Amino acid sequence: MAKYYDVFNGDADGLCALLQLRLNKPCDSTLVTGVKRDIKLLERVDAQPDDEVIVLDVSLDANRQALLRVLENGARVSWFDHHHPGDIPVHPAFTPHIDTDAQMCSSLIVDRHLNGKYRGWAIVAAFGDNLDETARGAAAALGMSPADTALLRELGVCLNYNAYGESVADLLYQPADLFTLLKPFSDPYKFIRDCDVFESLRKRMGSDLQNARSTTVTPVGDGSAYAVLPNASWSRRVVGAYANNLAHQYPLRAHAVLVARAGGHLVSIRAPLERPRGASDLARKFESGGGREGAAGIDFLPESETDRFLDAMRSAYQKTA
Ligand SMILES: [Mn+2]
Repeated sequence: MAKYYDVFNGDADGLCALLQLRLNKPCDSTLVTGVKRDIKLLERVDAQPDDEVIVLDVSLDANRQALLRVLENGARVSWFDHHHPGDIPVHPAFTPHIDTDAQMCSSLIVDRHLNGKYRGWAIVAAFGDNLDETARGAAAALGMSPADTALLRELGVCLNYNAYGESVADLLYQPADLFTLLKPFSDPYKFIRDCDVFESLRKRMGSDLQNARSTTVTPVGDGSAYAVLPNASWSRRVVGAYANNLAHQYPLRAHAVLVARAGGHLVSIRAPLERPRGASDLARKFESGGGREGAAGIDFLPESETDRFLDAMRSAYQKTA
């Protein structure tokens, strides 16, 4: 019998992209996911002829070999994503839905595919991916009140926060478990009301953010700034939420939040919200870097490369020559 594999990024965007697809077409699938930085997910799938694989919110470029192998095995693959894909393979069993526009996220691509059927969840995801303007526009078009919109924003930010960590041990909820908790809810407001996940995430994120705010933010040139968080679980959990917070607080400035780890740092990069460009180019100057125009990261920046990184960030976002 054909098997179904749902391969998805463990963040808000990955979760909400899959949720929309599975609300539309329920099925018992094998869930393949992990922490946000765990993006080489497709290599864990051993698909056979006629199996169906859906891949959500991870870059094709990072999974190219595995994709070619799965197609070679005779499985069908559809892919919804907004990360830099590199060359997109052409194959009769492969259906890519890839859009790298800085205002898009994977859940919005799925929303377009489903003609807005579960738009509430697409809005949650857009907020989670820090695409506030797009999310607010979509919420206003549905006639949502500012208070309801703010609630969806908080849910998106909390779901996104949950995905950050070195391993699932750092997380409050394993993404596969979180998906199972989300699965019965076509309405995000009902999820907020009837499930205690939102409240627990909100509490934990609040205390992690309080820790992050006690660190120093140092300007780099006139267009960017960075902060360094210590080597701790809370740092790894809050790095993305904190980088987004800085981006909202100083929308004209680019930010990098570094988290100490043995021999170097993990780096989360946000382009200025007012001009969300160049984060992915900056990250990809370094070996383990990747991402998208507005938000990107470097898994491991060796200590010896810190200065080169800060120089590259300075020149990428310097306003005056
Ligand atoms: Mn995304």
